[in-house]
Amino acid sequence: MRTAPTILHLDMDAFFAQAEQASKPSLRGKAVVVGGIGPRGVVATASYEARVFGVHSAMPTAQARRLAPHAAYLTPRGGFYRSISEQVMGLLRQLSPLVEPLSLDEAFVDLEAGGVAWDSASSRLVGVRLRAEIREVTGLTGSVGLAGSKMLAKIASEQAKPDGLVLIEPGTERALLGPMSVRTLPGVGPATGDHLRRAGIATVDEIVEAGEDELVRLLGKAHGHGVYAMALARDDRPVVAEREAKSVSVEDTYDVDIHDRTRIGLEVQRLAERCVRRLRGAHLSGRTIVLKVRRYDFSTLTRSETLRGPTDDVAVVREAAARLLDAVDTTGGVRLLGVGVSGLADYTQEDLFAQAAEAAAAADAAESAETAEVARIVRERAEGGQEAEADRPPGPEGAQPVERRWHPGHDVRHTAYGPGWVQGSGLGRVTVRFETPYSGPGRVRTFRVDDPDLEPAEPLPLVPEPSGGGEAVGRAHA
Ligand code: TTP
Ligand code: MG
Ligand code: MG
Repeated sequence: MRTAPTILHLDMDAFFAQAEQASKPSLRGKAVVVGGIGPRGVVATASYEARVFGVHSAMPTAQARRLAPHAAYLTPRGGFYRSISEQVMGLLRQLSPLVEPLSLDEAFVDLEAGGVAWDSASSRLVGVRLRAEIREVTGLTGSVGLAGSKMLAKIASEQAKPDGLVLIEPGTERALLGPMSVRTLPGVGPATGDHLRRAGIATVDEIVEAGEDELVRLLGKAHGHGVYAMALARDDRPVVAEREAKSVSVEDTYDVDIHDRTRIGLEVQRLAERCVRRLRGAHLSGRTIVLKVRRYDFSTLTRSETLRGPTDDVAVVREAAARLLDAVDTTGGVRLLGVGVSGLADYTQEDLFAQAAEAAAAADAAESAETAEVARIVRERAEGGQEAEADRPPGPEGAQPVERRWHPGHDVRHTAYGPGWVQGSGLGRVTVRFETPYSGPGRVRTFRVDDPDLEPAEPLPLVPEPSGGGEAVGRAHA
């Protein structure tokens, strides 16, 4: 915990949705939902106008449609968001060598290490300027939090939303944190949060009242001490340019090969428990459970399973590891066993994000894939083995297969009408709205899905390039 608020946390506002509104003038000020639009799709994010109806990230899109039937439903343009993210991260790197991205739209920056701020006044000035620069370069708004620690900088940016800046003066942290939910604290994931709630502890103040011994009794030594320290606003985690730990794992080598299947199972359970203790000690949670087995002949194999959400729950990790072991042939004996958790983040929200980013990346890959079959497989993987999504469920009278080329929200170009975006498709037709980031709201026209004059296109940059013309923003598609 520093005595000056020189740790900055930036998070873009309604990132995907805001980028869509900036691209599509007809959607500005309107309810926009970005996500999977098929029957099993999930909302990636919603514009603030759509949040009024209760729509939020990770909600099934079907439910969002009931809450906000008139919103625009768009599929993510992952490459486009990544290119904006690169611009934003570039601006942050001008402030300091210590920039720690947490997701596409979010990062910590150590302003002191960059020599650009040393007290409240200079920190605030950097934050104000940064927001203006982001606006200028990307055309979008982001919110800034400034505080003496990572935990509080992140809380501050949350309070600043949307389109604001909040600075937490050192010395005021405890009073601010007290009434907040325990889930605000890094290291308190869903499982730990439930556990504490069952013990009658819902707020940060209640953690402090319960005392350190009680926390250790409830959560174990490393985790209990850690969470208690955070509750007292004692957070000394440094901003690190690279995420240090990509995974947390433990392993044991055995003097004598183990043959007995029951014993192997017990060892794996024990390793899973140790691994989770480490994970919690480091205030982390993760989505991918990894099992490592080295056999009697030194052949080594790893098996992994990725959960739908992040976990720091020992039962979940134990079960996953056991499932993985079930699929491994241990005849002949094992010399080494290991259990690890990867896909780490110190805030559970980031992990939800990772899921969406992966899905978006896979969808991008799917777009450029050569055959529909490849696209289907990639997409199913991204969606955890669920059925591929269709733009719209095919009509009952078995019309033609749904045209997968025209995703709602994606960019197109018509030889006569120029650039536009797909508003919808189905029954052999595709509806396009012809407008650009720099035009007024545009008009809608309908074409046959196989119209030779209509082609998918690269996104246009939100801020026109000064040279006039030049390359499109969607480099990340390459
Ligand atoms: P967030 O920063 O969590 O959300 P946001 O930027 O949309 O809105 P806020 O103003 O509250 O910050 O996530 C950034 C982007 O990550 C978001 O625009 C879409 C994506 N995302 C998902 O795809 N799935 C998710 O569950 C979450 C939380 C985010
Ligand atoms: Mg955001
Ligand atoms: Mg974010």
